[in-house]
Amino acid sequence: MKKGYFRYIVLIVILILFGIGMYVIFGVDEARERKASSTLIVGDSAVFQYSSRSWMRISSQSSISNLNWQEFKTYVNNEYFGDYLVWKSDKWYLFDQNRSAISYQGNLFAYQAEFNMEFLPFSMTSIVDYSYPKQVLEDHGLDPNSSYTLSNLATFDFDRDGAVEEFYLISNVFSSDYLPEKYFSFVFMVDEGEVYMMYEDVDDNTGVNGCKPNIYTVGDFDDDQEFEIILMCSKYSTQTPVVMLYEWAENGFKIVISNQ
Ligand SMILES: [Ca+2]
Ligand SMILES: [Ca+2]
Repeated sequence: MKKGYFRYIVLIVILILFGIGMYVIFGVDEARERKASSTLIVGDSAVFQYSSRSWMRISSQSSISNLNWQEFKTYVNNEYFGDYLVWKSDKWYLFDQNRSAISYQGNLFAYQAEFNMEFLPFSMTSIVDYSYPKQVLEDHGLDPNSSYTLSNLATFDFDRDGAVEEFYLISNVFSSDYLPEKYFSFVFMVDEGEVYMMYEDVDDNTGVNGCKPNIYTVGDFDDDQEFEIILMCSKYSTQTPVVMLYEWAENGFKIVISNQ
């Protein structure tokens, strides 16, 4: 009788250990991804929210007002700036705990999340070797010797394989001293000699259409251990810039959410 009871206990313990083991092996990643939720403020142009594995754009006045006086982790020009309360009117204003205004200069990025967001620092330089830009222009039937109003190169290890990828940003929009027939804006990644297009826009040029792209922030915004890229495309004059959040899917870039 006593021996049978002991066996019964051992069996239950084994079953419990097996259950814990299975959860550790298969369940943790999934539970963690399901749990991840975040709110991103991308300058004055977009607010994105991530929860239950999907992205949403927050655009109504009332939803944005709900964020007023909430604490966010803030970054200016991709440098950590502080944990501050946010408040939106014509732009986002920052305040400390005593509600004293904190002024900032530059590109604001702010987030709220139950996890610590990982960011990928990068620097932007001028393009020196134009082989890839020329190839892309030619592939699109454009003059490979076009003039540029934007010709920047950012390098960072986007796929975490230990080697940096090159991100080219080229455009001829808003030129002041000449008027090309066609305007173009391209953002593409070069990885091991292969070109992967992220953003492309070619159209007839009126001088005030099109937009000038810029890599705004690179980070893991949904806590899935893979980086995403936020691209901001500035329009002529005071129009709201286009904001797009890209992720890598299979064999190319995909927009997961934008402010349009
Ligand atoms: Ca890499
Ligand atoms: Ca991610």
